[in-house]
Amino acid sequence: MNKSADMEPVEISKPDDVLSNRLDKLTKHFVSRFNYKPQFFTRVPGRVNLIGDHVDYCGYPVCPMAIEQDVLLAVGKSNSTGLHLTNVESDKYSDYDCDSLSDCGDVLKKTKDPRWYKYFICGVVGALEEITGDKSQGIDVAVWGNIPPASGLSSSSAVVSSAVLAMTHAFDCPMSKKDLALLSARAERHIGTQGGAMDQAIAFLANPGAAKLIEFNPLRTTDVRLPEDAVFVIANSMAEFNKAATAEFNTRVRECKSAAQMIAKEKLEKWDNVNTIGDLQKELGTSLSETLEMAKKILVDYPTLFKRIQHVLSEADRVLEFKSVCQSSKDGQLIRLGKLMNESHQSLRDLYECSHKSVDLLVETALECGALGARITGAGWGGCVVALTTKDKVESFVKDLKQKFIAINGAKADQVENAIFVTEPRAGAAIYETRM
Ligand code: ADP
Ligand code: NG1
Repeated sequence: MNKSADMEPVEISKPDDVLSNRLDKLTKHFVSRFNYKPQFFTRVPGRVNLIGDHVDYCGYPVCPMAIEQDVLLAVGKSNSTGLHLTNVESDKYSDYDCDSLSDCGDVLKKTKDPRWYKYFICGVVGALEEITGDKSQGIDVAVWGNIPPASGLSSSSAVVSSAVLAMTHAFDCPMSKKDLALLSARAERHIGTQGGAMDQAIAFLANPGAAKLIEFNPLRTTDVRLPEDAVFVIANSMAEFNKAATAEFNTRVRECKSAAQMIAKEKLEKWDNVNTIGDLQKELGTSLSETLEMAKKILVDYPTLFKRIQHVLSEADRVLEFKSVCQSSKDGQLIRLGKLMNESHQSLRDLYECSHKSVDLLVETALECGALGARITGAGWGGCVVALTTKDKVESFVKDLKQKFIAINGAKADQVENAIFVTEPRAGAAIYETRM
């Protein structure tokens, strides 16, 4: 467990050449809008979840890794007041201005549609709860992200977490990475979705070269070294799904809570503090399989709720097995990991009913191209697949998958370049001071 590292503040880092070029472009955008140079930059990565979806908000561990794609901010403390946002992709994300920081939050209550700047404001509102002292300082921000949006790679959490990081740094409010992650997770719920804390935790706590086992209540993380020969490939089905604009995500959260409470009412004298399946299991003192047996009997007249809890309990088991297979050096390690990923996809598709026909087709195609395992990743109802292959096969695997993807999806060759790519565990959030 990296306890001490998780309690450290976010590092002030030095950008490499690739990042420096991107920061230069972002600086130009900032200057063109605000007429002065930014004081600092932040970088918050997206993530790919290798296994353990729709279990974090039920209190069970997950196993994601940070990816190369990220959200960058250029931040300046201005002489004016309020929040002023601009985005490099200005055709898609238009500028936003609010004259008083403390009034920004009102926009979250006024309209329900999840416009891009509202994610940023979620982070501002969250950070303002922690910042003490004078909050009249104006903040100017230029945003530039390259995480495919609404595709299960946590673009929204990268925006919210970036805002929390930028605000706490600008207002001299030092916090540990762990506290920033928890604050960002709470802040993102202002958008209306009742998610867990996986995305924000990996965004702040990731270490390069390792995936993470992330446990909740309390939040703790353990590096998971992936087998030397394993290569993970992300493939985007291009079916976008915005979880705050639709009811599906929160419906699943509610279904899990209802399942837990129905069993708790039947089995426990005191059930009203049971809010998650994890709480239920703790109170009962049962194993995953004993809890499942109990659920089967008690939820006999509620087949949908039973399917949801069956997914959660079996996925929780797969996450722990995935971690222990990574740690063992037995033969057939990769085959076992692939099998767990396949089982996870089937469970998310059939029991949790959060897949999409384009995603299922992509999983099948990845397996036909020789993947050892493939699964939907993130919230679902569209978005990305993560597939497991090996170093010696990755080149031909990616080539075959791209060709087949063009044939089935009608995508253009340049779209496919961005849609299918190899990924490896990257670092978590960082701050870069401006080079004068
Ligand atoms: P994800 O699974 O990627 O987190 P969500 O549906 O939760 O998907 O959130 C996607 C939303 O996040 C986008 O519709 C947009 O409002 C916001 N977003 C993502 N990337 C950016 C970006 N680069 N700039 C501005 N807003 C972004
Ligand atoms: P993405 O894939 O970023 O939409 C969402 C939740 C996670 C987790 C996954 C499913 C948020 C911010 N994120 O992630 O907490 O529940 O779905 O595993 O709500």
